[in-house]
Amino acid sequence: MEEKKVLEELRRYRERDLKYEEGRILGSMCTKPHPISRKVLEMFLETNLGDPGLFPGTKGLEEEVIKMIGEMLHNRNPFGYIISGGTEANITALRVVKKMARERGKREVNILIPESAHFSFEKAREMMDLKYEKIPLDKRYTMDVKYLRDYIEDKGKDVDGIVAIAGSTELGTVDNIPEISKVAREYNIYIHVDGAFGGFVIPFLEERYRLEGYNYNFDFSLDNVFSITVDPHKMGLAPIPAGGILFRDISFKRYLEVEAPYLTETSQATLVGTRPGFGVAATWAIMKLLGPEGYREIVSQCMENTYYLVRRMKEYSFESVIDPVLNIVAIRDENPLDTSLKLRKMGWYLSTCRCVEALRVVMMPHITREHIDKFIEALARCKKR
Ligand code: EBR
Repeated sequence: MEEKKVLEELRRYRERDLKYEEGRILGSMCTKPHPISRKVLEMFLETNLGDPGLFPGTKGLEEEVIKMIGEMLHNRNPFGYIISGGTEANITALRVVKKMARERGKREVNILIPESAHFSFEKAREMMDLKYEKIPLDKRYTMDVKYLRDYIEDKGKDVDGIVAIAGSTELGTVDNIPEISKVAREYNIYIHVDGAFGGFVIPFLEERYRLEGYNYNFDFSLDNVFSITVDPHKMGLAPIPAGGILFRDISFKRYLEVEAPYLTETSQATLVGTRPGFGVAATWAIMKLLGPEGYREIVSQCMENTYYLVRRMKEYSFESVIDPVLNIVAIRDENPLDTSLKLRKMGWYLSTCRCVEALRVVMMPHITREHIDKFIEALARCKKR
């Protein structure tokens, strides 16, 4: 095919995709990447962090990004990688938990995990043959810490790790990690925090939470939080793929390393071998351009839109399952699957919850008030209100 024809064909396929700026993508945790990403992609297109000795510049950027995210999470000496996404990050953390348990002579690896955990943990469980105890949620839809404590008091020695969530996929709830940390310290248990979504939101809402009297701390300042998933390609505005896994310090590296012949380095710690550098470079560029102030502004805007949606819902007697903690709204609905399918036919793409009968809307930066107004009218029409 001639290049012109190839590009024409590609354009035709691409036209079938939805566009974030049209405001119809309401269920995604990704958004239109920051515009600088295009330039970065061109510059870093061929870089491969699977062999960092060939790309020491790009590797240097990755180290700086990990340091910058570490600072956001109150850790000056983190160790980690910018990888394919939250799934790989969570799997990577549990690889460490498993190896540590094996070194203690454990055959079965027991992990406590809230009902609200993302399905990536199910993949990790299958792959690594982990044993999970699902911890129920309390009335705020966060991990029931009393249940957790009772369980550990009963079976403390058997527990190898706890997974806690900072920004649940369905409702955007944040587990009571300060309390979980106390229990974990007492029994010397590893905590992995999944902040894939919340990691680029919660640090920029500190002021608001302080005023409202909440303690949503989830980071390395808490004892026994040894790893955190934080995805730049969600609220960090980075292009896909840019997930993040951070460990408390370099001492965790050895649990991940496998011997690697043929490379410029003698070992490899990431799950994926050949991996792109442009997501890393773009994350570096966006973090430098926006700075904490830039992110604070974006997050505030998303939260304002979240509250605006809840206000507009009330006008039509739609109810929010919880007072939103992050920029996610769950709209009570007696038949969410059916409603979401009807809405899809009307051109609105949102998802449903599993833990409660509700529709789920994520107020990502590409959503404006005009989009919200149009959506709420469509929802009202759909539900005949
Ligand atoms: C939602 C990802 C999503 C993105 C959904 C776009 C729909 C879209 N979540 O259109 C948590 C708390 C998550 C999560 C993904 C993952 C996995 C881990 N933890 O591998 O980057 O909400 O998809 O992240 P991933």
